[in-house]
Amino acid sequence: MRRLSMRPVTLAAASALALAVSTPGLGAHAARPASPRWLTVNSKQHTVTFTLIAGYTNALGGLNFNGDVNGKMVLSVPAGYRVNVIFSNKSASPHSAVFTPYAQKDNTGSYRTAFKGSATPNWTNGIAAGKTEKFSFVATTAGKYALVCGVPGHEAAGMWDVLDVTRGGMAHLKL
Ligand SMILES: [Cu+2]
Repeated sequence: MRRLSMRPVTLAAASALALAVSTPGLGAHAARPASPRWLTVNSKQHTVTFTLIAGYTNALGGLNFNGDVNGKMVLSVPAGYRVNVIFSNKSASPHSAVFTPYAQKDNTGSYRTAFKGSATPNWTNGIAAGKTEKFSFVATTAGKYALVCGVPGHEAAGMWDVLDVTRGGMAHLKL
């Protein structure tokens, strides 16, 4: 990209670029804008910091977390880790973030948190565009959990991903 901008962009170069962008098989990751560092891990302190952005891309009309929907993004942390979440909303409509037991991920309107403090406050209303909210919890019990948007209708549309609390192992994020 930088090399292209050093000289006038010819029509051929421009169309080659357009072709590269639209080539099937490159996948959503190739089209993703330069990513923030989504996850930082401090294995000594048993702490992770998770950057979570609602409406990061246009996937599902903005109903996504970090560009991922329908359980595609999986955050794995060993049981006992503290998860510090920096949640922000990049889309025009309000969004929230709730970590809830996986079996209850469709309980829109009556969500409960999987762990003490594992959600943004007032998750039914969510936060407005451009806002950031931080929350923090300890993933005390191994198991599978869902990360959902608590604004009614959003999870049903696909705005959910996965938290996997493991017995041991390393904290990591799969996008
Ligand atoms: Cu939402």
